[in-house]
Amino acid sequence: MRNTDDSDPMRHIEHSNTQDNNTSDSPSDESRRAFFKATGATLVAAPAILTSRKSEAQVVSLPPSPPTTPWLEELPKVIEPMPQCDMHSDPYRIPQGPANTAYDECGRNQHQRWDEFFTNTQLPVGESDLYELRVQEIKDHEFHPDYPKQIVWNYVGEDADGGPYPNPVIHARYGRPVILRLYNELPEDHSGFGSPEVSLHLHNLHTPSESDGFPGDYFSETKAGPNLTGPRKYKDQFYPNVYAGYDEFPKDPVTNPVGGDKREALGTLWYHDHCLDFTAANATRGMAGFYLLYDELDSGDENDPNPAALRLPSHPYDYPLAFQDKRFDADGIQIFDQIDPEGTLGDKITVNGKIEPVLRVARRKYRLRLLNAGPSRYYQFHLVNGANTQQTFTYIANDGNLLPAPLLNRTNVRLGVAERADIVVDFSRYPVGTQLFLVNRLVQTDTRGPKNVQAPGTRVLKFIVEALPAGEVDNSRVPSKLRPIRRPTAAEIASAPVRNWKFARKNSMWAINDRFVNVNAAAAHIAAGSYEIWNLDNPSGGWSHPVHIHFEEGHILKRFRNGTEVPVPAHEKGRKDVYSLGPNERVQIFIRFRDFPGKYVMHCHNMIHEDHAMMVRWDIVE
Ligand SMILES: [Cu+2]
Repeated sequence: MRNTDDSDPMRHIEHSNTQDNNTSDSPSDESRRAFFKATGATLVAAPAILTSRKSEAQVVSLPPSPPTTPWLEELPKVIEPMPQCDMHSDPYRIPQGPANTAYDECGRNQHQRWDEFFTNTQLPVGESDLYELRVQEIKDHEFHPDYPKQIVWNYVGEDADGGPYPNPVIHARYGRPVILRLYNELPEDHSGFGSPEVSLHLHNLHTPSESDGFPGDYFSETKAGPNLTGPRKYKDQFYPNVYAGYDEFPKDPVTNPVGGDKREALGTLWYHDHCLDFTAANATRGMAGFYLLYDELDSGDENDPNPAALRLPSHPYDYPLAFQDKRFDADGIQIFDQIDPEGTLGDKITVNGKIEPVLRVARRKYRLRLLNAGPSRYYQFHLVNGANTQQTFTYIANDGNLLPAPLLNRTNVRLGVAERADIVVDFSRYPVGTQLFLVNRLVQTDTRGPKNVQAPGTRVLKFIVEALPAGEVDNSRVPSKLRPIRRPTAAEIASAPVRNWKFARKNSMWAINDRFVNVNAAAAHIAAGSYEIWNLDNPSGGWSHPVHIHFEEGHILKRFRNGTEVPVPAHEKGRKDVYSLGPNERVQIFIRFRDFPGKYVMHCHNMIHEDHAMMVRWDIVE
């Protein structure tokens, strides 16, 4: 079928009564066919993908996951960053600007601005940080000791001893480019949910389009998405690690050694699979990890003598925590319905892959990086003691962006899928042996969105406070000012073109401006270096959509509920890349489009909505 490019949202403004119905009821048939090939004939319900017409009233109710005994397993006290690997010993596979299709690389576009970063076609030794990940089927993952060991799909790196390091944490630095080489080693004849073609998205680095993990860029050894030119074993992603605004604030060895606008820095990022139509299935099958990015200000060293450094709590007291909602069958095996457009809501919350784990913490300050890694559930986390009394903490960053100033004495954080909150908890306030709990008080019963807040909530993580190791002192701090912010000026806001995007249900699935995803055509063409105002509108009464815009951070200008302007919460007054739309809510944002032309997407980050097919391609053009 034809899905033309006449869905430009600005045309909707100009010709609001022109309703174009030339659209498909079936999203992305191309990849649906890939799905049939991948799963074979065993999935008898497969045709339902293309013809699903569930009514609003029908919600599949599954039996609850089997009960688990809490607090049996401990998370590691220290999460080491992944060591780098050697990509120069194999002369045929040294990273290079063009795709190395002669030696196992899939058909990607040329890395943009490669020559600006490296004068050679091939990567010179020592001028980049190098990481190699292999997507593999792991057969013995244990979510909980009460459940059997089972298959997950992880990004597997190597630890310092050469052993496997699943979903490794990567520490990167502004000014140091990264090459991330991704091998796809998933079995083509797998069983269970997920698609063995992959596209790795690093959320929300200022990443050139060809390395963004565009949903149509999925690959395996034998299959390639419609936006690649060929399949193969691996794909190199190039992360320049420059600040956004590279063209406006050029690199200068003395005054701007990184290049770009340092007010645009991100710190807490994460990578996950973004394969078209299978993001929820693949990410919940285990393809997600952290990428932490540091710079001179947020330097990752609480003892940094540089007076510019913030000296926030640093490794190993800078600790990432990813939360995923998962559902298990009566045998304790994870299940997920990738056909039903309402997917599967998880009733067990994993923390870094474990159900109800314990984290032993030292009596000192910690920076906890909380990530809602989806696929569907919203959280409102509270820190409580054994008597369910709320404890306070400091909120320092939202969506990976340090706030201009910390928010003190907070009692909770709310996270839509893909939102991040960095908080600083001072465990020195508690005697050794104190037990604290992170609880989720947000009630959610289906994948449509959250409901009310209810105490005491579900305990998802237990902290046990221990003595600070002998000889250690806590020199970390939370300064009263964090990262400066460049707010749009009144003149910029007044002159910005306005684009309207409507997130609404259609034919029992989800659409943006009444269209399902089409990775082959952009709904908007935006001039590089320009800025716009986008209205993100959720007119439905019963659905919530955490909307994610790739590549650029934006500023929330206004929020509306039922047509009335409501205050923007304090934690949303920094820069953001996920904009939570509750029922009948509209968010007005200001966003710039800079430095790297190409194809990007906006989508609902409720990954189930995203896969069924609430996503739109937009392009930056020169
Ligand atoms: Cu949604």
